[in-house]
Amino acid sequence: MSVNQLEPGKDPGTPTPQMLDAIVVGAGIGGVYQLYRLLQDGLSVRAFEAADGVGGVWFWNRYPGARVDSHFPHYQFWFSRELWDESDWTETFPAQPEIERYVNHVVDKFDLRRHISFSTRVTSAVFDDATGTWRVTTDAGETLVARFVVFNTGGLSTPKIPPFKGHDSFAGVSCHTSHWPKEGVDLAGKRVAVIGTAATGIQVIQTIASQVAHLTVFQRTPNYAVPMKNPKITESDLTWMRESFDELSKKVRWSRGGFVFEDPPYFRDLPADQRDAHMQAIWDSGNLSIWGNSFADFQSNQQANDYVTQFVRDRMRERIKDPALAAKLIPTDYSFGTRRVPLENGYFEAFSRDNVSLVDLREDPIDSINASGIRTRAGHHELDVIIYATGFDSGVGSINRIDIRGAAGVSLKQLWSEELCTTVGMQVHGFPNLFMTMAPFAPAAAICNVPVCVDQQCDWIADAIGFVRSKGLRSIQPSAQTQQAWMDHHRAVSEPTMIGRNMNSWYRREGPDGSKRELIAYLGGIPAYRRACDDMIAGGFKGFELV
Ligand code: NA7
Repeated sequence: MSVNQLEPGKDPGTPTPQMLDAIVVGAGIGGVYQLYRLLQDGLSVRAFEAADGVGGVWFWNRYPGARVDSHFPHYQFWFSRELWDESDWTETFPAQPEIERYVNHVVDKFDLRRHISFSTRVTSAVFDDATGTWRVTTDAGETLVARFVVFNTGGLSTPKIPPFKGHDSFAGVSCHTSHWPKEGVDLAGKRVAVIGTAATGIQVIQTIASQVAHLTVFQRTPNYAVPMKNPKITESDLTWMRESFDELSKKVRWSRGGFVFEDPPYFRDLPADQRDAHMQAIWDSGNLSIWGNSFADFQSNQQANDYVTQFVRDRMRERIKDPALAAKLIPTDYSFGTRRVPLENGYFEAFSRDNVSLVDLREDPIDSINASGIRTRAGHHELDVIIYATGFDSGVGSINRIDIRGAAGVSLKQLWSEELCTTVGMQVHGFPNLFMTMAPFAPAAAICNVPVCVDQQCDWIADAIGFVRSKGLRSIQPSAQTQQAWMDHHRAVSEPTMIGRNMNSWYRREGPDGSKRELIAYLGGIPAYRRACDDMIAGGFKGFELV
């Protein structure tokens, strides 16, 4: 099918844009399911993907050691029993190639590939008030018209490289982790720098420390990293997974973070002499339960939070023998769980190697980058490779790269630069029939095991589109009041949490001046969020402008 189909009798030089029901932007975890669901609903749909393959972050993040932090069997699609039954996993925390293969399998199993235009970036989407349609253009020079547009562009897809003085002058190889070349980077025997010590940096550092001649780690903020236990998945694990689908899929939908865990006790209810054993059991599980499931009131009770923080600091100190190193690697100025908790596997041990050194940027900041390396205030580091594990323009970065103009030509980027706002993280007032997943002010923006939360968002979007179509309406968008009510609710439940109090994390959008602003993570929990979304559907989208 050609993109620009010609109307009979028209001048071939002026093609009529193809008219579709919906356009899906992105073919990662969200985009793949969104495409599947809309096709199932009988819509004509095209998906566009900037990469030459599917997977989204699992396509791009090929850096050494890249693996998911969500433990088996949670990080997979939940929409198809058949898919679940035939899925094979080899590790408790699958690595990037395994997840990329899985997404490819899903795309082929459901025959989605032919609906995706690869290596094509959507550059603009402009709403036509007169026809109630979106005119979408791509960097391949195509123009399409669709009634609905869904941006499944991911919340952590636009890399952030700090504007260090002299950045471009480096003569060696430099690379952001999220744009790691498919053919890899030869690190053997090289002098390598890693800037950034959060979830990504930790995975890179622990993986390459033994491969390089010298590794210099540039750390700005230390993180509370928790050991990952990553046993191989056995046949009996897979049998259990398949037999548990019905129960797990029910529970996970209403879980706190997209994981099925036992309900944790409230801190005050657990006798003091049982707390250490409780914590140790959670610690030993080797996954993120210590963050999401240590105590029910962990995010709201300072005492509970202090207790867990101390427990984690003590465990870290047991691992880091050198007190001077421990002082640099163990956070002291913020509480555990108030930023994304990375999992690690040999991270602290990497620093006891002779070929690894740590530069604490709080004491010795980067001054500039030059042809031969990185100059800090205290000296110069000669380098062959610089790896930027410096994170992403979180929440809005990938949507803001597209010139989106809603009703009356209003620019979404401009609107968001004045006030970041969404309704349940999926629509924005003034942008009829435009939807998004993993955008700010939903659990999927930050605090959720992605496939679980994104599945729910894709379903809500498909249901909203189905509602418009079944009622013979032209468009749907939240009213200004509905949006304000959601933003008020978000702030009321999210800001008072422990995470809300920490200003230093990607859960807060960074302004152009580097200052931290709106908290993009919705912290009211998945159940409250899901109920709010379900109520909108059940109530016939009361509070939405239905035209
Ligand atoms: P993150 O979590 O945003 O971490 C970025 C890291 O880069 C972090 O250590 C930052 O230090 C560091 N950074 C950022 N800018 C600078 C500058 N200018 N100088 C020095 N260091 C800097 O990104 P990740 O890729 O690790 O993880 C993102 C998510 O992907 C993760 O949470 C999972 O959900 C998957 P800082 O802490 O800002 O001081």
